[in-house]
Amino acid sequence: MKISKLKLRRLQVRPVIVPMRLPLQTSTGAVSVAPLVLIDLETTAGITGRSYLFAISRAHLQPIVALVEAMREMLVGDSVAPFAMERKLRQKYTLLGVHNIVLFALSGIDMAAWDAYAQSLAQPLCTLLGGAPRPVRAYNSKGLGIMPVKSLAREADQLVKEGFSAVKLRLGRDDPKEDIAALRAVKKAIGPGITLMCDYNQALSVSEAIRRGRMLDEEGGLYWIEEPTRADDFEGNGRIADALDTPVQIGENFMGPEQMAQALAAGACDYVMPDAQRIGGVTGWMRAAALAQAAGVEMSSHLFPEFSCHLLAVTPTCHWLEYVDWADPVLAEPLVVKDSHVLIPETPGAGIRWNEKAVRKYAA
Ligand code: SMN
Ligand code: MG
Repeated sequence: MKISKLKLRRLQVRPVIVPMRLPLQTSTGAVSVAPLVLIDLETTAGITGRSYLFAISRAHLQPIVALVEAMREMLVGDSVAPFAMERKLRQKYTLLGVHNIVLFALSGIDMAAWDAYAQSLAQPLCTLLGGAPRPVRAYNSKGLGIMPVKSLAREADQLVKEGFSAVKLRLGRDDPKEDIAALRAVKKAIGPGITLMCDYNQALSVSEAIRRGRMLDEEGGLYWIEEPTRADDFEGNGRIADALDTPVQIGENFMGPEQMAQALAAGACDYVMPDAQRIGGVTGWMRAAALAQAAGVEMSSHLFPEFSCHLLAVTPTCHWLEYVDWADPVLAEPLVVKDSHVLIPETPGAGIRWNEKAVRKYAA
């Protein structure tokens, strides 16, 4: 058999601002549109790998685009070999530091490269990674932001009716009593059979997190408490996890598997939930998954459900997929959810193809 070489020929980077059906108010601010950076990694074999990054706010689209373009110049002509590409980029960015948006750009290229690689072998990404496509348990993470109690109950009911057995409520109001009122309203609306997570988005000090966490323990029925305090305070998160009965979940802000290893070593949390664009794409995720396995810690995903479903299917301590539909308007084939599980597309690669008409419409 002739071994063909897949080389990087061109890399196209396009910023878009996609409307969100359910805007989300978190303790750090409102997310009302999804500013995305779309990456098309074209190879010499005529195969195009695709991924997207979430810029969080529109002001950060251009700096992220510029970083992906800077990396493109270092990679054109190279083999589409994700480990080799990672090695090269990490070396080139030693002095700038492989964190934050540098890591976003690296992760986006990594995901597109794995997508191209899987397509070149005509296999779904999950199969290429050694797994078998299977439905992945998911919670509905749209909505349930910091909003009036009355609208929360209505939204919670609607989110469950979309076919989910779990939802996530954002907390972190100034007055903890209002958070408790929100929690009670959502619990009442969804009933006892539905799993409920909550997320503070780093709003609290360690002592306040312990005080409020005990109030939540008292209320009961919460599946996890996410990011109660500053994400990189592993020691503080560990004190909170020790003090509370409800499991503490962190991980969306782990910058690469190295930081996840530090968090696990510090006993920072009960559960982890890396984010594909911060953990280092598919490559970083696979390394993080081995760390979670070694530590015996359940691993969930943060955003990027299109890639995360493939990755969780090969994660030994697979826990919950965070489902959002934020990229749907620019996707030709959005993910399918059935009975609170995301179905892994059985098409080659990750399954990402753009709706080009929508991409033009939402161009930033
Ligand atoms: C979150 C993070 C980033 C944007 C929106 C919401 C949140 C989550 O922390 O876990 O979904
Ligand atoms: Mg979160």
